Amino acid sequence: MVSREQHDRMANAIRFLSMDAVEKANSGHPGLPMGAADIATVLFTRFLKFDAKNPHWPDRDRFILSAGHGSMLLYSLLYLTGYEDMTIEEIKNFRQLGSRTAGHPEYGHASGIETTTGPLGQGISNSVGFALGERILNAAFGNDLVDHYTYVLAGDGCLMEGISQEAISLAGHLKLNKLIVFWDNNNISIDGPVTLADSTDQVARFQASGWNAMHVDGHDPEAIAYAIEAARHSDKPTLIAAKTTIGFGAPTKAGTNKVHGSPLGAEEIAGARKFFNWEAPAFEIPSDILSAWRAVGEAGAKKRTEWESRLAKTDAKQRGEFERRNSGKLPQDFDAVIADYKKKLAADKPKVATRKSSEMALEVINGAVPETIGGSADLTGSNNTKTSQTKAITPNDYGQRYVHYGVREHGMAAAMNGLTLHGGIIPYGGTFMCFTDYARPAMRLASLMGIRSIFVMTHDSIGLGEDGPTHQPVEHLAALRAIPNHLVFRPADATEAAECWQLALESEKTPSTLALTRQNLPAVRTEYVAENLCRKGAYELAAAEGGEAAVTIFATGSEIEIALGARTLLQGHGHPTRVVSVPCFELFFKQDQAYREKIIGKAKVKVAIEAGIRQGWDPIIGTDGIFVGMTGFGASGTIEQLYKHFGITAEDAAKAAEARLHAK
Ligand SMILES: Cc1ncc(C[n+]2csc(CCOP(=O)(O)OP(=O)(O)O)c2C)c(N)n1
Repeated sequence: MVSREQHDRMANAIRFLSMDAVEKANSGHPGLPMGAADIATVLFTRFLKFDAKNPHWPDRDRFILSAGHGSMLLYSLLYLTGYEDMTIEEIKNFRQLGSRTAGHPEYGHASGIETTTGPLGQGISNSVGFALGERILNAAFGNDLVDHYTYVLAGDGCLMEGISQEAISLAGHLKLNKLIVFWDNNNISIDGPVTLADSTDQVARFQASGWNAMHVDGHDPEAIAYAIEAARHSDKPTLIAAKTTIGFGAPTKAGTNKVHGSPLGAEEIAGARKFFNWEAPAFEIPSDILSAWRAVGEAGAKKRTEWESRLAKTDAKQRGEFERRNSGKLPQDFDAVIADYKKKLAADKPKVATRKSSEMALEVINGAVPETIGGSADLTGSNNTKTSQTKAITPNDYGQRYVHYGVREHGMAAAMNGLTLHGGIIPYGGTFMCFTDYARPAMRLASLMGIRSIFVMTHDSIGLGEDGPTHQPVEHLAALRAIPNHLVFRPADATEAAECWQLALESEKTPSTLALTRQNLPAVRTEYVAENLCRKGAYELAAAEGGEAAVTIFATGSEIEIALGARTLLQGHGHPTRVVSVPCFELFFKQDQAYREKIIGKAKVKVAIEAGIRQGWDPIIGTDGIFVGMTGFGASGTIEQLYKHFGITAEDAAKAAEARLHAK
């Protein structure tokens, strides 16, 4: 048992590391760590299952600091409990370039940082994926191997963000009772008291969303412990609304927005030292307190070794599968499965929409890769994300493989990131391409974190037809291509769809978006080629006939058919024309110069056809290249009308190319 005095001194170690680090950096947020130190101390000293020396132990409890601006809370805890890569030097280098202690916690910078937080609302929404991932793997591997909690610390800001409602209603619906969220209920955000902008009864809100929710005094260790104990026995996820004072201990600034996001200043810190009777200089932790914290960091080693012996005793096949899934490696026969499937496609030459091609590929993939977890934001029948292997996950059956995310695109993308980060799972989830706007902040974080979440975006152009311009993506391909470390695939037929899926699954450190059509498309890859031609991002699909190419037409997805039509017309008029398929810009731009030059070629006239905006195409076609696509929003009409109306046809493309040929 930790005495009250010991608890206070351990919590104060967090407070002083935080205020001193923020002071030294002359930037950062001391208020949250000072206010939430008691919560964190109770959680880490009495409940959290972890082993600081083995931070990746798969069955550890997860702690997610959703209020990422309070990053010094997490960094202090990692240092105090003895995570090897979180040294006192890192704490002293808080917010400095190249340090592990970035302004907001960044996944991959230091072990113990489970996810990147900072954009408010993301962490709590990731946590739904973490908690769901735990249940899914528990169903697959049993209590002996998978049995842990997901704890979250969220602030007022996280709860004000709309995404939080998507997350909590999904968690409540799925009865993720091992998800425990602390709300740092300090009534302060940046502008001042939260009451300036919000008067939600959060406990009632969570209860209405299917949660167990309770109020506690966030500075009373026994009350906090009691609440956690109760939460761990709940059959619902739990909100612990912990009343705290932001900047607790700062003599004049505590309880105000002055302590939220700026250094306290020497005088205020001196006052806090007096208040807490803390004599140690900055960055020095009294040895008895440091030892007590280090003992906390080691305490989980026993549980970890017990877990390891259970793993060692597990049936070899099951153990191998558990280890493989956690390593992120695909099953050994995966390439062979895809090769066989491509052979079948070359024989069948299906004329289907690429959303259907994607479903067909998934049917094969889900049969071979048991760790895929599908889903859709209420567009299952349109996104074609469900296959014979994937039945709905429900509160009574986590052993299935499909998440009905509901109409919650943003929550879906964030939960998918949580599933990925948990480990052992490859999530994919769908909505309409246009609604990537609703999911984008989480998609961007997947890219920033470098994780394998796979977004299945159907209805990828005006080709969706009658639903009209509200649903027709125009700028979305360009907008997604603008995100660093994000693979945007736009396959042209079933073979390309299979290849793009293979690449997305292989990309362990890059998320992918597959842009897929509603409308049927002909097979354009009619011969089996062992090589994944999409791997280099662009390749010559049809060569010029009758001499050097005068025209090269580049296209993606549904516009490949149009490009091939234009090529036929141009060839008919005596202009040798080649067609290049560009299923993935990002992969193409990664190729060496020789390959890029070879694919771009030296044709006098370069044309790109894509039913979206031009942005992003100039490096391929040049600023003087011809772009056949959209310049504004779409319209409501049939697909045939729309492509004609917007001038995206083989005739239009051939005419423009010919005019340019004659002009030269
Ligand atoms: C999506 C998003 N919007 C805005 C911000 C900027 N921001 C950082 S902290 C904060 C206020 C958060 O208040 P609260 O959660 O109560 O934190 P506390 O003041 O208790 O530290 C804001 C608006 C952000 N980080 N993320």
